[in-house]
Amino acid sequence: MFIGIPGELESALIDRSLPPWELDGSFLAQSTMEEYRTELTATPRFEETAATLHHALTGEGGGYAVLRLGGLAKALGTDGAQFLRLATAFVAEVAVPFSPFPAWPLWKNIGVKVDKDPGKSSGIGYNAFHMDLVNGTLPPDYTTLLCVRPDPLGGGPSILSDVHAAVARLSENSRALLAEAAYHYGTFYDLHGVGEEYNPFPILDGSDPSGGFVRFTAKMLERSQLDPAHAAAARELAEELVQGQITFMLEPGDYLIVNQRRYLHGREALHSGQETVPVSDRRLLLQLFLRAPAGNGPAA
Ligand SMILES: O=C(O)CCC(=O)C(=O)O
Ligand SMILES: [Fe+2]
Repeated sequence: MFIGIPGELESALIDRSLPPWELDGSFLAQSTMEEYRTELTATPRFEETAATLHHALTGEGGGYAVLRLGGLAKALGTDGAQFLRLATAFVAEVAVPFSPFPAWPLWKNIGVKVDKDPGKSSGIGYNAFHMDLVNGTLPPDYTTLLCVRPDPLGGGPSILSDVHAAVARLSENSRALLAEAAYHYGTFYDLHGVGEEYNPFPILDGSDPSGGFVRFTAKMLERSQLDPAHAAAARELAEELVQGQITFMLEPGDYLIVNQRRYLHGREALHSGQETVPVSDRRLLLQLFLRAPAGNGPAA
C-alpha cells in the first residue's frame, strides 16, 4: 500500500512553513494539530491524500501504508525541522502523535548499533515479527517508521504480516492456549501513554476477534521463559506470520505507518559488514507512535 504525494501538493508543501510543535505531556498538543491542519488543508489535494492514507490504515483489508515523502526529503533535507513537521502533520490526520519514552520528545532515532542484541531495535540481525510496546495494557494504535537512510550495503527490508489472518489459520487448541494469560516479555519502566505493565498477558484477548490487539512478539520465544504448551502455540503463530509476510525495502523519505491492531512488523537482517560502515552513514529510521482517540477510529 504505497501512497505517492501528487506533484502539485509536493510543490505547495515545499513552500509552506509549519511552526514548531508543542506538546501536552507526552502527546502532540491539540493546538498544534489544529494549526497544522489549517496550514495543510490550504494546499492542493492534501485532504484527498490524507483520506487515502486514512482508508489504507483503517478501511476493509487495510492496516498499513507507506507514504512516499522522498521528494519532500530531497527538497527540504531530512536534518531540518520542516521535513519532520510535515511528516508529523500528515500522521496527525490519522491519530494523535505521542512519545512513550521521556528521553525522546515525539520522535525517536533508530540507528544501527553493531554491539547490541542483534534481534532488537537498532540491532543488525533479523528483527522478528512484533508489536511495539507489547507489554503495556494499551499499546500504541499505530507505530510509524520514517526512513532517513536505508542500509548503504543494501540489507534490512521491512516485513509485515496480517495478524488476524495468521491467527485464523491456527487450530482451535492453539487459539485456546494463546487466549490464556501465560505470556510475558521485556521490562516496563517509565513509559507514558501506554497504560500499565501487563504481565503476564494473553496473546488473544478473546473479546474482539477482528478488531482487538493480538498482543504478540516473536522475540518472546527466545527471550522469555514460557511453559512448553504455551510456547508451542506462540511458535505456531510466529510461523503463520512468516507464511503470510509481505517484504519491501524502505527508500529515503518513505514513511511506514502500521495499524498495530491489524499488522505486526519486523525487519530482515541488515547486510553483513556493518562494522565497516561509519556510524553517520548507517541506516537511520525515525520512529513515532500514534494514539487513536477512541477505539481505532480517526482523530477527531
Ligand atoms: O528497523 C526496523 O525497520 C524496525 C525497527 C522496529 O521495529 C523497532 O525498533 O521497533
Ligand atoms: Fe517495532
